[in-house]
Amino acid sequence: MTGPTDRAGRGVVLGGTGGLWRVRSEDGRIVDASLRGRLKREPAARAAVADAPRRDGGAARERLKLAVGDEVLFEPDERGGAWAIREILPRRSRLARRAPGGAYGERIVAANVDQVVVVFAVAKPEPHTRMLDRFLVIAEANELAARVVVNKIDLTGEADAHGLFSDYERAGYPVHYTSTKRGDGLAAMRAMLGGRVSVFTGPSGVGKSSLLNALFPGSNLRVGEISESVNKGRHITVGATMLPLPDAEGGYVVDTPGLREVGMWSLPAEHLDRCFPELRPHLATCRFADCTHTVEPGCAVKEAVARGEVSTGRYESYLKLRGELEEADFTRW
Ligand SMILES: Nc1nc2c(ncn2[C@@H]2O[C@H](COP(=O)(O)OP(=O)(O)OP(=O)(O)O)[C@@H](O)[C@H]2O)c(=O)[nH]1
Ligand SMILES: [Mg+2]
Ligand SMILES: [Zn+2]
Repeated sequence: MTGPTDRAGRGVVLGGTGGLWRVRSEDGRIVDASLRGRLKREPAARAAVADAPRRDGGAARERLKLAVGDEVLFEPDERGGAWAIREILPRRSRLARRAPGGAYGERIVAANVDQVVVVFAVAKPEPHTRMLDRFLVIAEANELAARVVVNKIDLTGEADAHGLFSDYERAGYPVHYTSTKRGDGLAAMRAMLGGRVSVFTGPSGVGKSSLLNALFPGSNLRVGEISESVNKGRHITVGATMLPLPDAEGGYVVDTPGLREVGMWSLPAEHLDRCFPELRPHLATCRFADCTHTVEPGCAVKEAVARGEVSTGRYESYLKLRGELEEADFTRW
């Protein structure tokens, strides 16, 4: 091929915000590219069409933007020596959550994701498992496989950590117990990351960036002191960053800034029960097909909770989230 297109390429968006995006081309080059104006006005329209059916009447679609993990076609920008993204290829999956701070619409955390790795610390900061449930529901609502990583086990010992997070093992989630200080659990984590695109998410200060630095020396992600990141309300990691894994198998990990609150995704309330894997086997046995598992007689979910097969804490999360979803007015999104 000759002419101006011979340096054009296909690549993956590793990071960036609004203006310039870092794109890794198929041949391993990393280029800084801007979005063509056309794509800015009509952001990721093709990708939006490929997404699952939505209830928001398309209002949020206009706010869809290029995200880390997107596959793009880029070419030299005739206006200068730089590069321009000319096309965003359809997404095969994505992790989306509600825009923060009470804003309407959704935020695409990353595109073309294989699994969500929800990181919590066993202490410092204190783990709020009801918040963990929200992270997991968001992964399930996006139809993504999820895992739990319980970090900082050097602070409590492994037995206490197992006790605090046993509900998640019972629910069927793979749970990893790690310490970046001592190296516990890192080999198993490295094995489950290989060849896949994984998004690390969780509260601020739990050690997401520290884990990635420990797993992949040379990542050089900024790590903060918890006193700064939590008490002063400042996050250490700003914006999502995607790292290509050094191993031969390939794969990527996405480091994201910690979240203080987790806004529910625009999920219909009647779909929430499916987002709790341990509830799924019981759903077909409720007396009423549209059982909300709150007040109905003959509810197989409530019976499973009463028998101790489903954890009370997880069921309480279900009830709390169900209430929130019923109150939310998604038509305004
Ligand atoms: N004791 C202990 N401390 C850890 C461990 N892993 C990380 N830390 C500490 O926890 C603090 C926060 O680590 P970060 O990696 O910045 O946390 P983060 O989750 O990336 O935080 P945000 O970027 O704000 O979301 C740092 O002081 C780390 O040194 C661990 O396994 N044990
Ligand atoms: Mg971080
Ligand atoms: Zn029921």
